[in-house]
Amino acid sequence: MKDEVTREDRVANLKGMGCSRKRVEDARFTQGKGNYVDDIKLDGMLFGDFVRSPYAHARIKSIDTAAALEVPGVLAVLTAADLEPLGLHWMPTLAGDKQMVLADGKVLFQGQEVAFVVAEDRYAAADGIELVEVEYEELPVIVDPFESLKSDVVLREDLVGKNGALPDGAHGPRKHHNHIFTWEAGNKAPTEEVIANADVVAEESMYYHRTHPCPLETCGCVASMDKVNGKLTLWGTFQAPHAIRTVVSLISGIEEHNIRVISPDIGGGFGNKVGAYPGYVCSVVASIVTGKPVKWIEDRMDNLMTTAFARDYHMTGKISATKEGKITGLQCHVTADHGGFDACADPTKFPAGFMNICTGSYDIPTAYLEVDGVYTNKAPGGVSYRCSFRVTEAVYFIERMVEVLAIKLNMDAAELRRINFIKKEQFPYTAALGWEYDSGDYHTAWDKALKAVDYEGLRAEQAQRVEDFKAGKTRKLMGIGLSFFTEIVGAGPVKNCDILGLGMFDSCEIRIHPTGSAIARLGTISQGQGHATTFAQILASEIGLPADSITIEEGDTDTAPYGLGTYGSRSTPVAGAATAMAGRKIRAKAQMIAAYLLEVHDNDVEFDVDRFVVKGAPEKFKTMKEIAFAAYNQAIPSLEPGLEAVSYYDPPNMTYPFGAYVCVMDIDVDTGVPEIRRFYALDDCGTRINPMIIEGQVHGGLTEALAVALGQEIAYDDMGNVKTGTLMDFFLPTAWEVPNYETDFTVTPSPHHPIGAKGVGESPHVGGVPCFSNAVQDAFRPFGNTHTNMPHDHWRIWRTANELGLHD
Ligand code: MCN
Ligand code: CUM
Repeated sequence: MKDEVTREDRVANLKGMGCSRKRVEDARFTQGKGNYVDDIKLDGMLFGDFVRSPYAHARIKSIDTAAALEVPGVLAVLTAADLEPLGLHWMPTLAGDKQMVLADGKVLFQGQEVAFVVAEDRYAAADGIELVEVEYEELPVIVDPFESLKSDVVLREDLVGKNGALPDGAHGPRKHHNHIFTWEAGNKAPTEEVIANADVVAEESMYYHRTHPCPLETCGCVASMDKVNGKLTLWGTFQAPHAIRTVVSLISGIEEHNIRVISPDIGGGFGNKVGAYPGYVCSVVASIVTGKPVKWIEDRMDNLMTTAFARDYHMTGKISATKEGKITGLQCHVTADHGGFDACADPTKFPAGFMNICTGSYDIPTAYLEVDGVYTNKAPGGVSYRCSFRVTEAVYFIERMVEVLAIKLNMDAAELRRINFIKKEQFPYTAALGWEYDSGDYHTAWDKALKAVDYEGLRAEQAQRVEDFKAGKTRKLMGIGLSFFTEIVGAGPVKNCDILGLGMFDSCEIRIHPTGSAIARLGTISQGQGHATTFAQILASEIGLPADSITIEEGDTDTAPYGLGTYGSRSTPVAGAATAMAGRKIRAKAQMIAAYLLEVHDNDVEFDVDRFVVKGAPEKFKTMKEIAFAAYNQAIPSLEPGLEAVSYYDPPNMTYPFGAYVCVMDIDVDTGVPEIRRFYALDDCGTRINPMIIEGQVHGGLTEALAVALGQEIAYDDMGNVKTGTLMDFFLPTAWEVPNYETDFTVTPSPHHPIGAKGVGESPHVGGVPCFSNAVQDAFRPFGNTHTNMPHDHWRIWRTANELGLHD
């Protein structure tokens, strides 16, 4: 007798939501069959590369390209003078500023693009670069934003009026010629009053240093102008291909239907690949000029020194509380170093991203935030690296402030958090700085985390360790790092989030084929997150076809519906919602087809896993596979043939994932070497689509958090030289440094998302950095430490021990 197929079998067969489905993209990645931009090779393709400035601030007296043009294989050298007649020597940035494509009269940071050499291959281009003679006149260099605001040196002469007047910037009046914007949230006077009259006030200044996402694959593109047909094709490492198409159209004047942007496989983005870079513009121009395809691929130094950096926030805070530890007010001032151009990739209305989530997971009645953006002689960028638009900075700030307050109150930091968490019944919760948190259950998550690590036991062990240290029995201290974070991801409601005027909705288009398989196309683009695996799982559950029978396609603007791309952990909250909604449209039509085939009324059939069943008669059903075929094969009265749907989804709110992390660390005070004994990470991202992928995201984000907290930095000397422009100096953790992570979860579905899912891609980084940092700081707390700045590399840890007198 044949084994009967149970309902459970049918569910399992779909590999839908909740299943740890293996990543379908890995077959090609692990067998060298990925197709990255540098794998694209076209007939007659040329290679372009930049002459870059060795100086951080200099006037350009002259550029002589004659010798370079003599190099065999060099075909052209573009300078600002060549781009100017086309109006392409400057380009708009996503932050409402403009940026030089090629140095126009001066350079503002080391590595800035000065000329673009186009040659038959990479080697000829490199030879040509050596022979372009640029005469520079050095100007005073400013690498400190505080000095910048006091300096007479005008960094951006282009922004100062003829009579020395200071026109407004994109975000209002500017206070000084090197000042970009002031952005405020909350209420200043009431917050100051609360803090002035509080029982207890803790104050701290901290620097969240400049770092870089450093994806394995650097940025690059191939531009191919087909002059006969008037079509431009642009392949590139774009996290937002449609937005790039629109930008290219607006600045080049080529009509948008004649531009095809393709993001092939991307080897990690982490926000580094959101913005538009001079390399894209120069490649397009070079292709138009030469009539041949032109490739531009950064090397590692180009990438680290010039493309979107991360952080560089100087934050000063005050936090007030009652004697019992109830937080009453929070004030934060940020001096934000944006480098030579404001090229942050934030939604237009948020020049400091979502920094106004800096009240964190706590019920803080009064708060005030002020951010000043400042120009310096450093590379532009600022929003990248699993940052959720500055939530990394916000969470680091509040999670340090809470620790500093705990010291001031002489309280346990876990307990201080617990008594201040927003309570489950307070959601939806409107925070003092404006956001409406959709859902959360912080106490449950916190209790679960503390129990899992035996928090009390750890504290007892730590106390014993301090005694042993004082008694000379050990030279190792023990730190317990805590962090609790609330993320805000899924930009965003079109009403308050746009990029260059494009509302931040996203999209999914589905075609069901006659034999019951399907293709779905989305406006997002995976860079390693596994979208081909997980979006098919959402659809499998929604439309009852196996995930293995559904192809997910992203990144080709000729085929994918318009979307705003992948960053800010927005793919699940926005495109994931569009996918579910498009799936439901398919299901609604399938229901009508099923009812017709089963000869009952539409309302008399119901969906069950992979089929429509006649209510009360489970033996009468049509599977989705049968329905798919019928859509193409039967003439159904008043129904169009075919089975397709599209959804453009404008989310009503962001989603607010959260998590509770604990790190246990030993620190050798004589070498400054930290050893991570344990790392526990509980994440709540609402409904979980693929637990294995979530775990992978958490591992990756935590590893990048470890990197940033414990050593990774883009450091400059006083001359504006980048001191960490290679992987010799820029810390990139390997398996050697990475501990074993214990992952855990709770599930608090988003009430407004069709499947209750929240984003997760950036959470582990947002929560991880303060957790690692707090572990270091906590080890030194018994010896009088309140705060030391990251990165906590061995030398800095050693120095802290030294300053606290632990080497005497
Ligand atoms: N997921 C899930 N269940 C949830 C939420 C997410 O199974 N409740 C899955 C998603 O289906 C998706 C992955 O987790 O496969 C990440 O989803 P999401 O949180 O929506 O984030 P995005 O897909 O929008 O990815 C962007 C995010 C960002 S902004 C950075 S930065 C970062 C990150 O992803 N860059 C990455 N993780 C990365 N991982 C890799 N490998 N490479 C990058 O460049
Ligand atoms: Cu801010 S890094 Mo991610 O948004 O690509």
